[in-house]
Amino acid sequence: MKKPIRVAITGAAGNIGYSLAFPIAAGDMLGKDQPVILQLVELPMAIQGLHGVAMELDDCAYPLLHGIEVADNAAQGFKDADVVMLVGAKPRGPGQTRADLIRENGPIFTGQGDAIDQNAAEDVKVIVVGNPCNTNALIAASRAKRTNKANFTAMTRLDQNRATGQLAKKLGIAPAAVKDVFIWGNHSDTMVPDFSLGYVHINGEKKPVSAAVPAEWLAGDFDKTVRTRGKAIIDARGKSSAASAAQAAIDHIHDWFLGSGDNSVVSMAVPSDGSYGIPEGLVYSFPVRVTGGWKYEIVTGLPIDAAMQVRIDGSTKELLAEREAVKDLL
Ligand code: NAX
Repeated sequence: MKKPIRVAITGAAGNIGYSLAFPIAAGDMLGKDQPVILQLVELPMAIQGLHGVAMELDDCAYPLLHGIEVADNAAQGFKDADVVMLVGAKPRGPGQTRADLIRENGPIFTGQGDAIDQNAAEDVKVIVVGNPCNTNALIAASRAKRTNKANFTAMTRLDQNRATGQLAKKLGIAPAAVKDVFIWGNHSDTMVPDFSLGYVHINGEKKPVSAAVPAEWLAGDFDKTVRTRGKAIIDARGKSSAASAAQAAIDHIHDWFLGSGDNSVVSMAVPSDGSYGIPEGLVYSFPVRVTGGWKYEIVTGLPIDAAMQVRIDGSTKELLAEREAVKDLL
């Protein structure tokens, strides 16, 4: 029997948390032979609801779930955690700007970054989902003294999955037949969906995305739909994406730990190593390859045309402004 992996989840009684805990306990994230211990973390005011989630997890009698711990503070919740999923954050209020939200959520992530560094396993792997996720990951990573800053990542996999889903739907093929579409930059509407490496399997043939669908659709509806999908879901459902966000977080950690299976390219927002001229340390979504064993490698050397460069620079500019807004927290 493998040693259980400890997974801490903040905001575990929230929308995404409720969609996340159950498939993790079922083995969807870390493998069908990998025991897990869930360390569920909530604000004190939401702890009663969290006990309800823990009761339901008990009632599922998942064979791989070797323990459930409930905490109302990060220090206790992150104790010895191998994986920390930072989902809990304040939502953007009416009339609040992105800058206001960054200032409001920033201090949560200094505290949680410290709690990770002081309590989690030394080689802990972190995904930030709570928005603005890239800059929240930057803040948390800045507190890493004992732990590895490169292990602090943010989620753009939902944006990639949305792009894959749109292409599959347009072509009437299964999402598994769409590969290597990815996202550059910030998880905001400055993100850049990139299909230049992408290909599809259609009628037994492998074709570049650019040869399979019209260029006007790619530059128009496809690009806009991917970048603004979060708002469209809120408009339709009256609530933000939950199940799809949880699935994307599971995909992100699954592929980081177990690999993408076919060496395909996936999107992860990771601290920049300077690739493509992105300032070092900025948590930026890159195309990465993941072959398992908690390793990711930024795909380097991709040709970037002038129009794409302008958009990549736009997302960099936005992230630099976010970094400036929280510089006292770094
Ligand atoms: P909910 O408001 O349903 O749940 C958030 C939960 O977090 C609440 O139960 C709250 O009590 C808890 N919480 C807040 N601060 C906390 C803290 N300091 N410690 C522990 N728990 C805390 O929001 P939900 O729909 O689950 O969304 C969570 C976050 O994900 C939001 O910031 C949202 O903007 C972000 N998203 C990020 C996405 C991405 O692709 N990166 C997409 C989906 C989602 O919009």
